[in-house]
Amino acid sequence: MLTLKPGLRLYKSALDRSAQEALVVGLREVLREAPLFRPVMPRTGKAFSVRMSNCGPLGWVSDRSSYRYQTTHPETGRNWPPMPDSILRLWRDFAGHDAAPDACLINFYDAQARMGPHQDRDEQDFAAPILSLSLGDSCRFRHGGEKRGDPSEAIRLDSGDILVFGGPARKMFHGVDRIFSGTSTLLSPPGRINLTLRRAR
Ligand code: MD3
Ligand code: FE
Repeated sequence: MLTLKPGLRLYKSALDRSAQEALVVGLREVLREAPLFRPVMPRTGKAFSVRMSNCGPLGWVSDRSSYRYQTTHPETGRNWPPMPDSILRLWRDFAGHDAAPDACLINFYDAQARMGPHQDRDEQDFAAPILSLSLGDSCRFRHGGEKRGDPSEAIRLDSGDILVFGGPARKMFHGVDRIFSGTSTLLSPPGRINLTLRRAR
């Protein structure tokens, strides 16, 4: 475990290949029930390059009216499927926080997808950390300070890496600069999946 800055812990290669494959099996089932959708930005309606889905009681969505957590998929209208045990286990093993997560956001990046710098502020429980698991192609992940203009640093995240953001790191700006396509054979179609486990309420 590496502490990158106060509240930001990196577990390099936390999951071996077979554990990653087991997670992907569970995710495929989730995505059959709750297909990836392409969110748009509030007001402008500009499409995200990342596609998303969720599992667990609550899911994060973005549309023309707002960013929010809700219990249903925006296109199917059905409840989000439950979090697979393999996902809940990650929280138990790495989050260091007793109360269970109530939301798991699934981000899918193809070779062109990016995520611009932003803060995660739609949760009510800021005492709980956010746990991120990277699967598939590597990426360049950027993290800065609590203000948009603060200096930032970039690190490479590879399949199987876990990041935990808590305490002072919980409100930092962060984003994904680029995907290094062709760096992993885990996913088909190829790309990167990032799971974020959260306590929204
Ligand atoms: C730091 N996802 O879904 S994960 C997001 O790789 C998001 O898909 C990126 O940013 C991805 O909101 C980065 C790392 C991450 C997630 C949530 C955070 C870092 C965070 C919340 C607070 C601080
Ligand atoms: Fe984020």
